Amino acid sequence: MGAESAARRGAGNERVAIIGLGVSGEAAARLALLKGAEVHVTDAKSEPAAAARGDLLRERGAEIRLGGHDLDAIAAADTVVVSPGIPPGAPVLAALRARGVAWVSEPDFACRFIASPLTVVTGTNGKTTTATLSAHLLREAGVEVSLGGNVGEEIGPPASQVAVAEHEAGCPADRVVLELSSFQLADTTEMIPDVGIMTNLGVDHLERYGSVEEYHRDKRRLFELGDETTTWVLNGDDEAVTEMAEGVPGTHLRFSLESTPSPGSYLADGHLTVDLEERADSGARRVAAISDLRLPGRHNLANALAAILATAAAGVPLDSAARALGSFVPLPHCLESLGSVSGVRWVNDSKATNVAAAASSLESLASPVVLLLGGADKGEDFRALAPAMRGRVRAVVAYGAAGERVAAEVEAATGGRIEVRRVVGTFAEAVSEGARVAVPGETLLLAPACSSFDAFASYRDRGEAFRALAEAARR
Ligand code: UMA
Repeated sequence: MGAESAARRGAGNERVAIIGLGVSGEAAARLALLKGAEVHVTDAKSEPAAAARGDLLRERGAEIRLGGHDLDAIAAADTVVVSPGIPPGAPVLAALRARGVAWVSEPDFACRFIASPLTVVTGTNGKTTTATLSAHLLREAGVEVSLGGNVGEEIGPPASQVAVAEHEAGCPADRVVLELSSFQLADTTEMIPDVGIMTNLGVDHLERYGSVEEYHRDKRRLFELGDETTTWVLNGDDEAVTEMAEGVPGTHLRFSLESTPSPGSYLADGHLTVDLEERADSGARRVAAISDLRLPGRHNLANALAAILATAAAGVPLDSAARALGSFVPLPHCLESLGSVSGVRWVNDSKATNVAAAASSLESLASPVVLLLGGADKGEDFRALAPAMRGRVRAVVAYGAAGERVAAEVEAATGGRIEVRRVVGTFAEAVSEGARVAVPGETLLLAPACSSFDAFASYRDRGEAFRALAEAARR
């Protein structure tokens, strides 16, 4: 889509249509208005949140159409911006395609107005921690950083809001770090990252994609965005990443938990170590001791190794990195310890919304686990969790829309060696069943391997509910 639209830069005197009035649609509309465009915003629904956003934008001069899409109004625009949650097969996009109308993703639109050098972070898991930690390392080194994208509003705003802030500040930030999901990369063809990070490639979002290959095709777009000046930070332990990055122009740096890539970063003698042979400060160099990190879990060591490389790739000396790694506070809902209740440790990994993330979560825990597994069904194969469960999980509580399939697949994959309890009821009932089953010395882990949308607005709301239940159980 972007090839045709690449020529349509600058919003002044333009007509911009924005499809979807979630947080990214609202931010894109604000940006377009600020840049002097005539703005049409439309959402298929007319729910209170969208209506409230619509009212605010209308006051600023936008035309708002809720409860359906006016194809003529959209097609009349010079630039059409699509929200990430709108799948490629949505009727509105099918109709626009049939009319030959091109569109851009919201982050691509935003980057038309972002002058700062850009770090883009994607991958199946670890994106948010890597993006946030990268921003933290840079900030601690004195770099002024704007963080945004898929990270979510509590951590960072949509890309368009980053562009609005840049406009209002009157000067670009030293660097912008964007986390982009596959949904956001889908229609992204214009932005040029000077640092691109691929954390790993696994299975996810089969609720949107017909196959893992289709999902990976959108991830691959990251590599189509760069050029020979881009530095790629790549997971050297992930064959799919290695294969995808092969032959991509630019500098390739690798991080690894298993080997000692050069140029790259790795673990050696209990230290996060970097070896950038092409830099003046070349030679292997210890950046920080593993024991200095507050981040839990082995997968987070990979995220930290990636963030170190991204910092170096941004041309920033690593002098402050040891201190900065030690001061980074783990994000909420990411293997977050909620303390003990009657001798059972409660751990909140609500962000583990796919099987690979739940497996990493399990591999990070030592004590026997009672695992809360379920939520909205994204079509993943839960049998793939069996290796990570072996020797760690004593019981599974299967709940939510995916609960029946979770229970059947875990039982089939573990041959009855793990106690499986199916809860047909609320999230609170599932948690209370888990708390009842767990005995002192065990961990009650929420690593649901599913998204939360069957019962919550986001993984954050689900994590907050779990936290509230832990607090209530302690009383
Ligand atoms: N809609 C239409 N027409 C349609 C279909 C949908 O108008 O045919 C409307 C919906 O009614 C809705 C809007 O489009 O109002 C879609 O909004 P959206 O789903 O794009 O949500 P936003 O609020 O803009 O949030 C998005 C990301 N959401 C998704 O990708 C689903 C947020 O990621 C992201 O933080 C935000 O932009 C800012 O960049 C969330 C997410 O769940 C956290 N991401 C997935 C993940 O991390 O796994 C990919």
